[in-house]
Amino acid sequence: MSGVVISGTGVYTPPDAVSNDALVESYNTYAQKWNAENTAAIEAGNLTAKDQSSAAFIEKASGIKSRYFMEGSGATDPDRMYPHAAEGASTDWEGTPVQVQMALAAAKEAIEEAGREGHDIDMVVFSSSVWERFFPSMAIELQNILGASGFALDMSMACSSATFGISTAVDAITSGMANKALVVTAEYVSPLVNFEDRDSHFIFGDAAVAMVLERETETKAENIFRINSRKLHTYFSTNIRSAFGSRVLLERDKVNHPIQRFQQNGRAVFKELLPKVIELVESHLQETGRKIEDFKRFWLHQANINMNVFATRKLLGQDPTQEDAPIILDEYGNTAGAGCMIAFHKHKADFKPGELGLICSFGASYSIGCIEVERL
Ligand code: CO8
Repeated sequence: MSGVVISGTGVYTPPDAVSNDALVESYNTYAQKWNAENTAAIEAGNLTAKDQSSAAFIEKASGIKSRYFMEGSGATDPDRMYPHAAEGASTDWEGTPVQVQMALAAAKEAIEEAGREGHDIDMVVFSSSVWERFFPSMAIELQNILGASGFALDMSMACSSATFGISTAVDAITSGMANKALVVTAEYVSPLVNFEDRDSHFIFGDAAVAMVLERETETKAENIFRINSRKLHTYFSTNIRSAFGSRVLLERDKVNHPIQRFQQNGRAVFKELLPKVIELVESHLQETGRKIEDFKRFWLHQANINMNVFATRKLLGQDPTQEDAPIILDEYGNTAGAGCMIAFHKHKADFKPGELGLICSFGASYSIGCIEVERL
């Protein structure tokens, strides 16, 4: 047992809800126009015509019905197909980045639930998949706004950003390096989505989640979850990727190339990652001496409903209910590293003292994180 608890959580939900129908309508209008403009090249076999997208396919293949964006009108404009700058975004380097604003909103809710104030925090872990800028550090900017002391760091762990961030905070608290940690996963992913790509235009949504962690003996909060055990695993894959980074400055002709945006071999991810996730959960249980039936709930990464149902069915031996493994991706889409902890935040209130749950993230790089929590 770590003696460290999650004493508060918070979620920031962006302002623009965008349905599958709205995204599909703009994509299909764009695709028709693109095909008409490129008829000669398509007929000559130099380009491939773009097929139509379908809201029915999206819901069946992914479980996603809607998602939130910081700015939704750009991606749903067939003449544009990428987001406008979000409201409040700074056009110079003096303003607060959108990603930090999202993190701050989630952090305030988490800190309030923990019964703390910004100045009580002495470690900030800003753990996310995407970065609005490389430096100065997002974590240190957030630390500064909150009036927090100690130290802050940025971490990049794709869909396992929140679980790896929590694990890093637990280590810092147990080692005595920190007393009260704030972990934020603020996924401002929409700028990286390729809305012109039928296979992936529907997958992602923006959102932020935050967690306060502190020693069990020091907490003032009531609805607290102790971190009993953790297991992390990574192994390299390029099946989920984006080339975007400092290299675009060397290859300026590629700034707008699709390789800069999110790309994946979705089927391969499904096939390669799921067995590893099940393996990791089973070996975690073996090491801790737990049985699957000891757990009331599984808060899983929220990428695809079929993946979550497959994994929990395999583990439980039966189809999971919303109680067993809550789904939030129908409303939020895939919010990368934030998904499992948004599910935790929204589906933790009914836990009674002594009940156990398992948080499990999995995604790009690949990265898998598994955390056992107990309601105290
Ligand atoms: N409308 C209609 N038809 C479509 C569409 C569409 N929009 N898209 C594809 N199709 C077609 C395909 O062309 C294919 O046709 P055909 O059979 O003729 O070839 C058919 O539908 C079936 O296609 P797929 O086999 O690709 O469909 P799947 O059932 O596999 O579903 C999914 C596609 C939903 C993408 C699925 O594969 C999936 O979700 N896989 C899991 C992927 C996953 O978990 N990825 C994790 C990514 S998140 C992450 O790691 C964070 C990264 C950092 C975030 C950065 C954010 C920008």
